[in-house]
Amino acid sequence: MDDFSYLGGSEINSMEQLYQQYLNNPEALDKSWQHFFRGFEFARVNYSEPAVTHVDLDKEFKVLNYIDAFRKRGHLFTKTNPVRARREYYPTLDLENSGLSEDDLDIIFHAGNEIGIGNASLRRIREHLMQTYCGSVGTEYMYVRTPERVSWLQHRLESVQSKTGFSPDEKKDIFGHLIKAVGFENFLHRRFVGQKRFSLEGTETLIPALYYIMERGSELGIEAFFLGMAHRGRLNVLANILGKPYENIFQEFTAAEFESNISLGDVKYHLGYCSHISLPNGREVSVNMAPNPSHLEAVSPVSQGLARATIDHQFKGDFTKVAPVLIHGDAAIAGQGVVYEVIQMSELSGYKTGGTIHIVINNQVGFTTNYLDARSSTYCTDVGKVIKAPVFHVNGDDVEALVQIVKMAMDYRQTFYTDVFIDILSYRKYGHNEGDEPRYTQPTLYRAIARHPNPRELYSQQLISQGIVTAGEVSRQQKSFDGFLEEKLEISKTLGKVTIQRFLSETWKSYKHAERQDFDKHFPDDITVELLQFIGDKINYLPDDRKFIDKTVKLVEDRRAMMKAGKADWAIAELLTYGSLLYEGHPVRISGQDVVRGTFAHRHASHVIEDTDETFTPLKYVHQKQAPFYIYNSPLNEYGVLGFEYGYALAAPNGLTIWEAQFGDFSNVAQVIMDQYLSSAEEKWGLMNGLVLFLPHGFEGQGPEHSSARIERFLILAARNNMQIVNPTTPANLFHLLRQSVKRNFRVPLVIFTPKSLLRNHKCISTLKEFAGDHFREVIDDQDVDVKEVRRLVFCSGKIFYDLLARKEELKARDVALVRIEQLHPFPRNQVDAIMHKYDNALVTLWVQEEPGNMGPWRHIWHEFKGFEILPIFRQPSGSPATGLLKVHQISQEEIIGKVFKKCVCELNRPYCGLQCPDGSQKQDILNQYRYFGEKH
Ligand SMILES: Cc1ncc(C[n+]2csc(CCOP(=O)(O)OP(=O)(O)O)c2C)c(N)n1
Ligand SMILES: [Mg+2]
Repeated sequence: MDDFSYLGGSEINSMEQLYQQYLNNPEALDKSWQHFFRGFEFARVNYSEPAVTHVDLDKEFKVLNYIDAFRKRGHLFTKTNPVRARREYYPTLDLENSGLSEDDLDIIFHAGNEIGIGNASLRRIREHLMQTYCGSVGTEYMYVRTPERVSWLQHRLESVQSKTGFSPDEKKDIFGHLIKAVGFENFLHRRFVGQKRFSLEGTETLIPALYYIMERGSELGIEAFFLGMAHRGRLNVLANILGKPYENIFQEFTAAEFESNISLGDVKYHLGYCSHISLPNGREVSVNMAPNPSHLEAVSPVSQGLARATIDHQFKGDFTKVAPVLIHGDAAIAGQGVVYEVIQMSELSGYKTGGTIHIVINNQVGFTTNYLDARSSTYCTDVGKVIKAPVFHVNGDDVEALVQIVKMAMDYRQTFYTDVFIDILSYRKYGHNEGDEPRYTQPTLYRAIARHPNPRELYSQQLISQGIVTAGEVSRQQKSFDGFLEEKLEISKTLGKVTIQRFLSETWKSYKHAERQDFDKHFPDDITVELLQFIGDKINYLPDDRKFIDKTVKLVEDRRAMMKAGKADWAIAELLTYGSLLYEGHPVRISGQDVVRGTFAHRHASHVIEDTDETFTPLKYVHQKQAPFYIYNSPLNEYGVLGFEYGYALAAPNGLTIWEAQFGDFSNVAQVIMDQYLSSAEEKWGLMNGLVLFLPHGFEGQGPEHSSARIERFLILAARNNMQIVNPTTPANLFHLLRQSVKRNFRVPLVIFTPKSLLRNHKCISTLKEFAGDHFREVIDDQDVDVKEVRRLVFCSGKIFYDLLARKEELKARDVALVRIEQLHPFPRNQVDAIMHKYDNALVTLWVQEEPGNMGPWRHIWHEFKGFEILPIFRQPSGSPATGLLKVHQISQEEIIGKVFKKCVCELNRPYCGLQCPDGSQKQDILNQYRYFGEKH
């Protein structure tokens, strides 16, 4: 017997008693039971037919359990796979598994009310459940934790009204989209034989699905869509959804050259596109397909960032106007970790985009890998359950079911502003690409596929049998579309070089691509000390009516005192940069792990009010008319967040967008974004991007993974004007660098190696005069020298300068010039040349770095010094960037510093005579190291 004691005491142990309890005192019962019995009563009183003749509440509950089983597990028993049988799952939905039997089929149950069909026979209930949960659509949603969402879905799925089909005209419209989707692929197949296009064949219903997402979305207020997708079916989507001219796509199959300043270009199925589409419902939507690399799913976070920036800036934070649509492959969505990252970010205030429509082209194979080898989860979409998103698995052959579901998904998104998944179960007509033989690896599946009619044929048969179209009409429509494509093909032959449409051209219309000389122009910063003090007052302010911890109060007081003394450290420089840009109308967004306080507790962009979790962010109160300031601690990932910020910066070039790594060492987790977007997007797709990376870097004995941001890796990616790579050493230089990057008329990714210990180094301080009226310095020369007396010219970059400076001051070595190369790329050659000539009495020129010889800037720097002899000093080349033993670190650091200032063995009058030493030991030492480096590599 069931145990009901938890409901109302030990005396309740049957359904009848529970019902009595309800009649006596309904409020004493749990809400769901109240709800059930209310329905039961309502049905008993209001429906005379069919009458419930039994009072077998136990059985009623069994029927309810039966209904529940369908809701929870119905998706496992659907007819969603168009080409093969599904796996078997247990327990089944047989009546017996709910304690019912065939004998109960004709009994009328109140439980029918639960699914909106009133009192009904078990037979009718079963039929309704089978149709709702086990037909062409399998829905997973019972794990959704918000009851309101569950009832919404239940109502939409189960109610009889929602099952009314499409009108003949609607069906003809749907068919029209299939004519285009199938016709386009067939045409490419015939006209460009054997060429790679990653055909959509097998999942052509994607095209009507996307169309109706747009149409329904537009009716619900969406004005902009951001699409991210991979290779499969992309040409079809570009042509038939975004309206990219067919002739341009055909031209890309044959043309050999790109126009404009795109130097390398990319394959056609990676290109992005933007369009404004006028829909038959009279609305207009902008649809933007982000360019994507081969790296599957890398585009997902980028699309999210694009959408969020558009929401923030174009729609003033209104999520209802913009929707991202991500189209995944079944293998990629299951396998690529960045999908998890993006989904984990989807509900966070810094990254939310109001719900993404995820669509999976589930052709049950990834290249040659069967789905059984591609995942452990039941469904490829199971990652969606992380955020309890509903998932609809739809048979890709059933276009009407799919269209209905996408409309429902769009309604859900526009009601609850959260993600939703549509998994289109389909197949892949050919191999991975059109030249590939799928029968090597999937012979039985491909036997079935070979016999399988395409969705256009299936739907035309259906419409013909319903008398909605005739066979003649179908054939005429197909021929007409073919003829149209033939005309476009002819046009394509006259077009010349391929042009790449500028992505988000309206947003980028006032920016130009960078040329080398642009980096030599200094942005004349006319900011005044008065304005800096005004901004300083704002950023160093704590409201009197709030209480902050003592350390916060002291921090702000110290900052005030420093500014009053006309100085600024690194943290103040940052805040002044943001404050001044906001004041001048440039939005600022910073995200990364623990960025609000700052990993090294230097930034404190917000202050937490004591005894509450509220925060006060002074940068939001610089001026009434200021631009918005956003700062978000990110979730603990790099790939997803960096991709997101790249997309954000792409849609907001007027702002300053910064991603900060916790330590630069961790940035390599996001290597795909650096390789595939940051460094190469301009050459591949003509994309500019002003994203700034803050990468804490410096050898301070903190171990192999808390020392190096891998300067060498960024320099290896640097070519021509694709990135600006900077290792600034003064607060003022950081200020100018960041402000310049926003003020100029071009954008390139800006990689900045940022300090750790220097944040608290009393030498690493600038005067406010260096902020006002100055400009960014690519090279900082040594002012504390007698130029003609300089015997050693020492070039370095970054934090080691301060170690060298300390020794130089200790030794009062005015014959050693310490020159900082702040900008590593583009290399400031003219300035460096001038310095080489300036110190013409120098006997030796050194490059000094704290990184091992195979890392840091050296290998990239040395050929910039062509024509000059320059000897390097570095840590011994090694596989691991740094030691974990503080003592070992200190010894090797001392060795480097010691070599630079090594006292001459000759003991001449000049203690630092460099190569004047008769036995040449100084030079020999350095040369030995140099040779070692040369031999090893
Ligand atoms: C990150 C990454 N790893 C590997 C590949 C190579 N690759 C290209 S397509 C593909 C299979 C993709 O399968 P699926 O996601 O199901 O998409 P489909 O091609 O079946 O539409 C693989 C492994 C890649 N492009 N990106
Ligand atoms: Mg696949």
